[in-house]
Formats: sequence, structure tokens, C-alpha cells
Amino acid sequence: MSQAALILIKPDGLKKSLTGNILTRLSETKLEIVAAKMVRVSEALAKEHYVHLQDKPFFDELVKYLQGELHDRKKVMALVYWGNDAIKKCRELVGSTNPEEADPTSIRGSYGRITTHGVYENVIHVSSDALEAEREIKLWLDPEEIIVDLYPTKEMVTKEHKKKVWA
Ligand code: DAT
Ligand code: MG
Repeated sequence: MSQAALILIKPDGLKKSLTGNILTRLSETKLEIVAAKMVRVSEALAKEHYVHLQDKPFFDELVKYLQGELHDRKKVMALVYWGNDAIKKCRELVGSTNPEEADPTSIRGSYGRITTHGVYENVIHVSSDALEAEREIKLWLDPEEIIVDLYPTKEMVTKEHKKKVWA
């Protein structure tokens, strides 16, 4: 069954110039990329993304990490991979959460580290199940940014709002 997975190349992955390596590794899945963009991560977005971990002692550092505060790179790359068993295929290549325990040939095992402050800098995020993927994809992307119809949408006329356009 086709499913979608949200992938984030985290600020350490960008700072270490790993985008190409990571995308090359993920291409082994033969999945389709159906969305890709660079995102400046607000505190609200980072907190919402990791809302399930808000009671953990490492939550504040984790939010700072995703915002790029630890890497002087205030952005992440967000992608949606789509196809058969997308989540399982991506998670296998990505490896375990703790980069020291991850298979050394996995993306996290190859490139991740634990800082002296105990932050798992594991270079990449991938959704862990279909429900989480839906929540995360809806949090990070608008329907028009994804080139397949993943979830039901509705049309809405919005009030005119201030918006930057090309000069
Ligand atoms: P995953 O990213 O593998 O889905 P998760 O959702 O449980 O893992 O945790 C999200 C992130 O939080 C993870 O990528 C790194 C961080 N994290 C998790 N457990 C941690 C721990 N015990 N110490 C420090 N950071 C941790
Ligand atoms: Mg997770």
C-alpha cells in the first residue's frame, strides 16, 4: 500500500553538507519524492513537531536543535517520500534514534553524534508511523506543495492578507 513519510534533513545535516549523501542513500528506497522545500523553523513549529516529547528533560535543547540554534543554520529541508511501505523503508536506512546505537552503515550511524550536552544530533527525521506521518505532513506542508493528493482537502476563500510577491 502506498504511504507517505515526512523526512527532515536537520540543521546539523545541512551544516555538515550532507544533503546530497542523505538523498543518495534515500534513493535506494526507490520511493518517489512528492514534495521538497527549505523551511525556517519557528519555535512554535519545532515545539509542535516534537509535542509528544514535551515532558522529556531534553525537550528544550531538542527544540533549539531543530530550530538551528546549535548550528548557525536556521533552516531544515523538508521532503515527503511516497510509495509502498515508505515509512519502514526510510526508517531502515535512517537507523535508530540514538546515533551511537544505530547500525553504523545507516544514515544516523554514519553521520550522527551525541553532543557533550546529551543532544542526539542524528541529522535526519523520519515519521515513525502512518498517523504520525499525516500529522507531521499537515504541520509542515500545505496541500499545494505536494504533487499527489495524500489526504482530503477542502477549498476555502481566505480574507486578503499581506503577502510578499516578486517586485
Ligand atoms: P525518532 O527521531 O527516531 O523518531 P523520537 O521520535 O523518539 O525518535 O525522538 C525524537 C528526537 O528526540 C530524536 O530524533 C532525538 C531526540 N531524542 C530522543 N530520545 C532522546 C534522548 N534519550 N536523549 C536525547 N535526545 C533524544
Ligand atoms: Mg519520532
